[in-house]
Amino acid sequence: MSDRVVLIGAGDVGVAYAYALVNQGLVHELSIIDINTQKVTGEVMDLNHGVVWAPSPTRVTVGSYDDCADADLVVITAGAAQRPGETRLDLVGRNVEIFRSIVGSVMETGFDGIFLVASNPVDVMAYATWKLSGLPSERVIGSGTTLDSARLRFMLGELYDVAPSSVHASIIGEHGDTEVAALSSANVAGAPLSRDLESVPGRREEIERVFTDTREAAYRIIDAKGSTSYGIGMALARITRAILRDEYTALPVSTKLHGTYGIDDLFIGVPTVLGRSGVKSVVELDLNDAERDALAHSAEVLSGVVDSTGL
Ligand code: 6V0
Repeated sequence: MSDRVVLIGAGDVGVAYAYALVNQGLVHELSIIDINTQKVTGEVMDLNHGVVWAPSPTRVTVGSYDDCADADLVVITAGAAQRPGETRLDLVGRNVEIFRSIVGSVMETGFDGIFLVASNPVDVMAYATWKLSGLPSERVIGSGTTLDSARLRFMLGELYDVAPSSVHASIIGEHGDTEVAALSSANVAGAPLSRDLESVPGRREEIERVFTDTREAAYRIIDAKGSTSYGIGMALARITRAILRDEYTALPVSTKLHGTYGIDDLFIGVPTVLGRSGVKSVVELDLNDAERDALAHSAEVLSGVVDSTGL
C-alpha cells in the first residue's frame, strides 16, 4: 500500500515536518501546497535533493488540491503564526478564515482520509476542521499537547538524568497557557513521580519549575529565533507514523471528547490511541482533584473561544 500525504503550509513548521518525514522514510508520496508558490517550489527542490540519503525514497512534489482526492492524510500547518508577545488564542480569527478556504478546497476533491492539524490555536483549529469538513470526529486530529509533553519529558529527563523516552508524563488540556501537567500519573522508568514529590526535599519546586519552563518554552523560542519548528515537525512525524502504520500508540493529541473527563463537544489534548482509521480510543487518566479542576478550566477557556468563532 502506498502512503500519500498532502501538506498544506510550507512555512517553518511545514518544512520541518516534511524534512522529518523524508529523513524517516515514513511515506511514499508527499505533496506540498502553499499560496507562496515560489517558496514551496524551492522547498520541494531542496527536500528532493536529500532523498538519496533517506532510509527509503519519498516522492516530494509541489501539490495542488487535486492531490487530496486520494490522500491518506492531509496535514495543515498553514496560517498565521504567533508574533512575539502574542498568545496562540490571539490567532483565532485570522486562522478560522484561512481554514474556511483550505478545508473547503480539500473536501471539494472528495477527500475521505484523515486530517492532522497543527495551526494554532490548534484545539480550536481542529474543531473548525471537523465542523467545516463534515468528517467523523475520529478522522480529525490536532497535534494537541504532543509537543508540550515531549518538552516536559525532555526536561524531566534532564532532571533525572534519564532518556526522555523513559519518562512517561503527559501535558493535557489546551495547547497553550491553560495546559495541565498530569503529574499524578507520571513516572520515570516506572517509578512514580508522586513519590518524589512527597519525599524528596525541594523536588516539588523543581518539578513546578520544569512545568513552567515547558508551558513557556514556545514564547522563549519565538523571542529567540522567531518561530518553533523542529520539535513540532518531529511530533507531527511521530503522529503520522502512529496513524499510517496502524500502531495503536497513545499520544496526547487534540481529539473530540464525548463525555470523557466530563468534557463534551470540544477538541482538547488527552492521551489518545491512534491507528490507520484515526482515533481508536481515548485514555482516561486518574487525575487528582487539582488536575481535574485545571483541566475543567482549560476546557472552559477553549469552549469560550470556540463559541466566539461562530462555528
Ligand atoms: P509560517 O512560517 O508563517 O508559515 C505559514 C505558511 O502558511 C506560509 O508559508 C504561508 O504562505 C502559508 N499559508 C498561509 N495561508 C495559506 C493558505 N490559505 N493556503 C496555503 N498556505 C497558506 O508559520 P509557521 O510555520 O511558523 O507556523 C504555522 C502554524 O503552526 C501557526 O499557526 C503556528 O502558530 C502553528 N504552530 C503550531 C504548533 C503546535 O504545537 N501545534 C507549534 C508551532 C507552531
